[in-house]
Amino acid sequence: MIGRSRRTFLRQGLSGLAVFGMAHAMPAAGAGAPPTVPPRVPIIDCTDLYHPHQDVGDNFDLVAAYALPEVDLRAVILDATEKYRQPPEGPRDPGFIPVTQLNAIFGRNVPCATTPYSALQSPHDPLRAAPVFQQAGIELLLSTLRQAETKVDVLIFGAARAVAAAYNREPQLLRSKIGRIHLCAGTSSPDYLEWNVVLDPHAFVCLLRSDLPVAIYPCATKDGPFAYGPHNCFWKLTDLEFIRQMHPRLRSYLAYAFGRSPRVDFLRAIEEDPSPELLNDICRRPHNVWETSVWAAVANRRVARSADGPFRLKSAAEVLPGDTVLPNELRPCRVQVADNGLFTFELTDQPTNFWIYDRGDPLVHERALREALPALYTGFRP
Ligand SMILES: [Ca+2]
Repeated sequence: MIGRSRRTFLRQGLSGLAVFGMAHAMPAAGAGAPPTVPPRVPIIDCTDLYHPHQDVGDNFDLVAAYALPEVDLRAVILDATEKYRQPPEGPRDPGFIPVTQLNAIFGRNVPCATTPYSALQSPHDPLRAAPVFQQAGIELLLSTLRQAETKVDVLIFGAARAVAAAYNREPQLLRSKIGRIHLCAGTSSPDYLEWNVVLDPHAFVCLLRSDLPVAIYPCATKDGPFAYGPHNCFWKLTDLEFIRQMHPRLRSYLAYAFGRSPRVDFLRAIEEDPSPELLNDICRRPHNVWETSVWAAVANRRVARSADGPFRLKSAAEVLPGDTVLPNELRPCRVQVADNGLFTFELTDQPTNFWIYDRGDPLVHERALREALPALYTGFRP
């Protein structure tokens, strides 16, 4: 009963702070109405996930898409670029293997498909000239939206290619079915061209000139992708020792990814424990993270702690009065984007379809997430 009344109190108390929550995902709760569990947020995850990995952070991050109880993963769009498939950058291929492994681990059958391997030729390019196989990701995005009974959030952790091409094909479908696009890309000032923008500049420009609802989580500052500012989302784990405490199958999945395993029996591989040598090697590594803020937003979680306890990513309903809650906000803004993908933003209180991420003090935020993310990941139970 305490939990119930607390939940009701918090829903009422937090209703003015909907900037960070998914307002469309919250149930209507009138005074005295019985509290209900918020429905899971349907999502499409667009990620430049590969095997062997390019940035193993994408392999690490996709676990959250499957494991967070607040989200309902409807499709994975594998954003792939030819340059990174081929030597000397490669060889590698879009991440069909890691998606299939996670489907096996979580007992799911989430569909996935690749994007075209080449960028848009203009911000208006529907990419219809790409080979049929490579158009499957755009079509999966469109069909997932078409079939959705409610609005879907679209998360972009690589190039914006699939979403931009889909918008250029069926703008009205995207307007009517997307709750919010969470675009984890770009730079918080117009001084540095960030990786995900460079992958497909016209796609990024397309979304930042569109009438779609877009929340921008810049990955970089003027000082690059590993710098710290209030509006970018990079932070760093000093090591990955917590992987030892993760669920055995997820540990095996991560070992396969981090170890760039060449095994073709990739489903059998995740049923075996990694060698102690490989696990020791992985656990010692520092790890770059850009994605946590997006998951917190989509899952409506807060970076919070009670008294002097450790920071956790708490669901909004778990936050107690008196808890320390760090800023982790989406602020309405206007955006001006240049043809090369550099952009400026300006906060506004006027109606807008853009939001910019704001975490306040980035080092305080990082210290908190160094406690909260290991706890989240070791708590995942497929
Ligand atoms: Ca990525």
